[in-house]
Amino acid sequence: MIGLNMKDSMGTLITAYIGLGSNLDNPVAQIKSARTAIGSIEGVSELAFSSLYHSVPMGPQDQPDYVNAALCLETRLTSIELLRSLQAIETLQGRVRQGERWGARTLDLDILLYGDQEIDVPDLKVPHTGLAERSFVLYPLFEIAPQLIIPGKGLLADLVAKCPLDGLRQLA
Ligand code: ROI
Repeated sequence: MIGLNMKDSMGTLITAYIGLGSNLDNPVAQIKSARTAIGSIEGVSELAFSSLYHSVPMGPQDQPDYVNAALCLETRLTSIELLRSLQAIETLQGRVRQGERWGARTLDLDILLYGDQEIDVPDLKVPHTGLAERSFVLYPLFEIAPQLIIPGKGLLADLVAKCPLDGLRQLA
């Protein structure tokens, strides 16, 4: 009985992928600081981190260019626990949730993939909406996980091959 309870509370070890984006208040520093903060979440270990990428805004063009990156982690947190931890980091780094849809932001942390799960609840859609068409998501992800299969969408390599760079470039 004790053994069973311990096993339940330990959960399953899941590999998840996070998309990072920023276009306000020193985006490079925002992304680096977010990386450190994610690695410090209790029960999360970083497995890989992509290069930083410069990207032009998708959506309204009257906003600064973005810096994007992708991170791979492993965790026993549930998807919702992970989401809440990422939202807390966004808030700590000055994210204000208001105003224009697709407007500028100090920090955006999206759960791109959570194991091989497809999740569709009010707060969380995984694989992340638009993942398959966004160069600033696909290319950083491909850098750290070239063999990945996206649940419901197929091989990441095939999605990358079909996705123009749209001005995306790796930062030195
Ligand atoms: N555009 C780019 N290039 N990078 C982003 O991370 C990003 N994030 C967003 C929207 C506003 C859709 N545009 C973006 O949320």
